[in-house]
Amino acid sequence: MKRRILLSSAAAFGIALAGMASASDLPPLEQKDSYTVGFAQMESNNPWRIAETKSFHDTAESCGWNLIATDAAGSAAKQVADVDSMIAQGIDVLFLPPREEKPLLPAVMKARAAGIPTFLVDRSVDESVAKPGEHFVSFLGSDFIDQGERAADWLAANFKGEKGVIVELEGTTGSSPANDRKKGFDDRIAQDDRFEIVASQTGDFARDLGRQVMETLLQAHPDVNVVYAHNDEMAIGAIQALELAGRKPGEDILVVSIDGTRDALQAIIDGKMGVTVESSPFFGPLACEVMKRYAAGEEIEPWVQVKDRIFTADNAADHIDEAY
Ligand code: GYE
Repeated sequence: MKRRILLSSAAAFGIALAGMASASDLPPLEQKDSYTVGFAQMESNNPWRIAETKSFHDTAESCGWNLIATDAAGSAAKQVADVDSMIAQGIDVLFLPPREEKPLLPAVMKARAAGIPTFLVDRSVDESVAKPGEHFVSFLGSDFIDQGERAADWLAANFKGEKGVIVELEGTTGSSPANDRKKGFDDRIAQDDRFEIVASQTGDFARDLGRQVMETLLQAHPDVNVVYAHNDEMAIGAIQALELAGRKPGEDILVVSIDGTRDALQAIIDGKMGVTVESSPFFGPLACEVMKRYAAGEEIEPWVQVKDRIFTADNAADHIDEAY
């Protein structure tokens, strides 16, 4: 009796009791043959994003999705507006790769308020505010801290010189992979006194900006002999800048990166890049599987973790045909 009073008064005042979040707090999803599904992509300016969007389109028919896909062209504000318009169109489910951790919080909260189960794919939001199992169902994606650590570990094991002078090219400011790939790498590198990170600047996960930032940083730090890029597009941009400046990537400067794009695997085969830690864009089949489990009433783990491989000169040639 006492318990019932406590629960009902908590409900009346909208108080969330600690430890009460469960699948039943989330909007339900009916089991049916076809679903109207929203996929609100953030931008399409690189092969990774294009491969991810294609993976959703490729999965649509077999998963019974009537897919509404949008492209926010690199604007968090447009991505929020795209989600608004999907809610207005009556989607059953939302798959959202939030461009940045905080600006996309309103999109998650609005979908929650509209009773639409939301799955975050490939990036997350600020989870101290929007929580899996409560405001969204789950985050489907990689462990970005681990990716940064593995890039650092490869560097520590393969660096031949005495003093490693590192330039870091960061991803989109305020995005979960940029935050975590920086943390994982920087923390590991801080434990090895051969290395110093002399500059760390954003290249917005974009090839052209990566090239421009590298050009500038190379002038300020001509003694750089390691580049750590948070994604392959920026690494390729950096390689272009280095070559233009007469440097020899792979010989006098080590390039380490994350993703596993076709161009990166080719750069590894050509000896210009040392390593890329995988971050797969092929989320369509996983999104389908998790959505079906959710519709069947299963409780979904707060983080559906994707396991990543690592590509080096040892195996890049074996994987280039499946790359994007
Ligand atoms: O590494 C990058 C892309 O969010 C995991 O975003 C993704 C990252 C990926 O633009 O290339």
